[in-house]
Amino acid sequence: MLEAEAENSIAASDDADSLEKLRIGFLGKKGRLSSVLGGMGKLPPNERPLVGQRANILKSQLQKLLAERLAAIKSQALDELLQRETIDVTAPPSGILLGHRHPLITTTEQIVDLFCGLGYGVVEGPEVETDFYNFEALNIPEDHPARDMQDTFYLGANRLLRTHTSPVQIRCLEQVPPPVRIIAPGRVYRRDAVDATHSPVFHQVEVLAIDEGLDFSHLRGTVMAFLKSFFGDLPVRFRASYFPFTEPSAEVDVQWRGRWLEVMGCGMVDPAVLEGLGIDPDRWSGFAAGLGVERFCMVRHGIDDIRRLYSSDLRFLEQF
Ligand code: 2NL
Repeated sequence: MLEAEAENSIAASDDADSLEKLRIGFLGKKGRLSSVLGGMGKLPPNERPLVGQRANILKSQLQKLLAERLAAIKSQALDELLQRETIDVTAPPSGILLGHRHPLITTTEQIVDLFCGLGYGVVEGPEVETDFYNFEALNIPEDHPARDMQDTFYLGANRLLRTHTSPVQIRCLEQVPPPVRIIAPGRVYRRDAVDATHSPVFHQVEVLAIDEGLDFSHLRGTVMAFLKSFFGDLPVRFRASYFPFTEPSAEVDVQWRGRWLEVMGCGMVDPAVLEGLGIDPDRWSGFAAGLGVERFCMVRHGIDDIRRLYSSDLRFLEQF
């Protein structure tokens, strides 16, 4: 009958929407119970109280069943939600990617730290330079190949990307009278085609000391101390070389895994450079050196292609 049917369908309902449809179907204004009550007028008067009573009992019984079923459905939904969204605070972490410094930066920092330990101060300056600071002040003549459009990025009238960090040291010497001991780390630019050993942007550290009585033995001692602390006890050799801004000049090689590798250039600051800065070359002398950070980084880590340092490939960078 109506009672059994309502009880069964309420018990079978498993979501709030279908339960509401059942409520409307049985108890709504046009529901089946309402039509029982509405049809009472057609009953013989003596049957009316009994039928009315039965209908009202059934009504409150169905209301109770509906309310209980709704509460059960809600509580089950909540249980499922809690189950689904439980966070196990004791679970081990799933592996958070931590960033770290790029190998070129850590190599630069090692080199800078070594010279700081020798009493040098760090200087920095602009990457966009003028002809004067990048070339002229360094005694690089007008017709020198380094000034060629082929080798230097020119940006416009007397604007270029620095080809070394020497201009930073020149700017410092304009500000600070000797004695000075400075290092200039930074990014430099040359119009080189990219291959395993060349990149149009690379990093340099330049070293400069100016004082009374400095000679080549001070240069050699400084370079040897530096190379020893960076590479350990490796054979080192100085080869005579030429730079427009130093005289005499030398290139320095270290023996690494049985091969001589050129790692830096150096020399005594050319008196013409000092004179150009208003520093008396009869009183002051200086030594300078320059090195490419990429080379130091590649030798230290056994990297065979400079492009790896610029590819931002995490599979490579995560190794450092
Ligand atoms: C190299 C050679 C060198 C210098 C850089 C320098 C700076 C001033 C005056 C004189 Cl302000 N010299 N710097 C000197 C000799 C060599 O770099 O092979 N660099 C990668």
